[in-house]
Amino acid sequence: MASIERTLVLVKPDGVRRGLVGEVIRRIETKGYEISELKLIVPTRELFATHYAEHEGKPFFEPLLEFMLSGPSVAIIAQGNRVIEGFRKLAGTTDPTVAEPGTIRGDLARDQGTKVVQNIVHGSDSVESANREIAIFFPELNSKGH
Ligand code: D4T
Repeated sequence: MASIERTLVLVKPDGVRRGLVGEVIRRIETKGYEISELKLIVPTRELFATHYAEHEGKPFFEPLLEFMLSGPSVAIIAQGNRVIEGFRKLAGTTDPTVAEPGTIRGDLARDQGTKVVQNIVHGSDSVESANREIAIFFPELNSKGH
């Protein structure tokens, strides 16, 4: 059954610094998903504390915020049938050491021994998360994404 979804993808500061924005976009587009919005995000603590609110209090929360504040990210809305699950498959698992070769993290990231894992991309993990995150990074869009 058709289930056209939107997902929020972030190319995190490590991906932007390493010049991997184009590579991430290429993988989204060659998989067949459509990019409907894209912008550079100049980070603020408030923005990423809201985005990562579920991790507040965890040992990696402060290092995570520090990392996300270390440079710009690129926010993308990708659209397509079952894109939420599809993009998470393209990204690979959180830990880049064990992420499958062929995935963004498996091919392009490694554990550098830092306090927080630097794994190039973020992708929403559910329809509810996607709606919440799209509203955070694209507040100018209405609930239908226009
Ligand atoms: P994001 O949310 O960035 O797409 O990553 P994941 O969905 O794959 O993972 P997450 O939300 O659980 O973690 C957010 C962010 O924190 C880093 N992290 C995570 C870390 O440094 N140590 C940890 O133990 C975990 C769970 C990596 C991604």
